[in-house]
Amino acid sequence: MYYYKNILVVSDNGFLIKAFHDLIAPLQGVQVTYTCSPQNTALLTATNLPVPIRAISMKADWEQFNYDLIFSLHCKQLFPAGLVNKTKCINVHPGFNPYNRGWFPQVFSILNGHTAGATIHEIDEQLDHGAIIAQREIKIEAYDTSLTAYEKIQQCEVELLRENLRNILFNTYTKTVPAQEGNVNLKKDFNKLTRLDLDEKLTMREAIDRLRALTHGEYKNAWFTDPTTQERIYISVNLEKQK
Ligand code: 0FX
Repeated sequence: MYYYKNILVVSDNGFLIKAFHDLIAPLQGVQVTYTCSPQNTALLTATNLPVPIRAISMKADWEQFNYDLIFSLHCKQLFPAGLVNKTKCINVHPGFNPYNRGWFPQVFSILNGHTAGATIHEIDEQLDHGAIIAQREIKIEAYDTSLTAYEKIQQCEVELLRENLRNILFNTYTKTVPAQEGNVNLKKDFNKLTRLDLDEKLTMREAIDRLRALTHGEYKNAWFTDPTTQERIYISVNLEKQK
């Protein structure tokens, strides 16, 4: 019988909710409740999810929780210290801890060359910081953008869950405390990157890296100001390897 049986999933990512459900649904004797942030109307009204999702406010609701294990699968909310000190909380994180902890890790890995990948770790009071249960590196190629790197990372997150879920539920996993603190990026660091100064001098490598790090599908990230009209002009790049 599993050690943890009453599980809360908090997620703002439909892809990971589906993947997690596919992995855990066949396991007998485990009760899972799926939740997302109250402002996530896209998930709360989604019709293509295999499980019902309800809104949860970690800050307001945590003292009433009666779960024995909590998974964060890309959750927009911070876990209160009181909760992480009381209940086992595990984070599936789209970065290779302790490098580029925090906001959009692959964006920063493209820029600073730190390892990119996925990590499953225990949550402690600091951001993306607790003991590591499993992690896997992805290689960022010269033709990757934030989006293509992120897609590889999400695949890794699912692989890691597949390989480690039973050990987590049986509480038989081993964990490692990272040897260093690494580095943390916040939303404001990402926002700062998005404003391009037309007079900034960069090597071509730096310029391409900056633009591909800010290219992520439909997101309007990098921008500069049109010197004539003062309008904001958004820019992304297309990279293609020779076939
Ligand atoms: O699931 P997720 O990767 O993000 C979620 C939470 O929204 C976020 O607050 C939390 N830090 C993270 C661990 O989990 O989805 P997302 O759509 O917010 O971001 C996915 C990628 O999309 C991100 O790595 C970079 C890109 N992106 C996202 C936004 C919102 C952009 O390039 N620009 C953006 O404005």
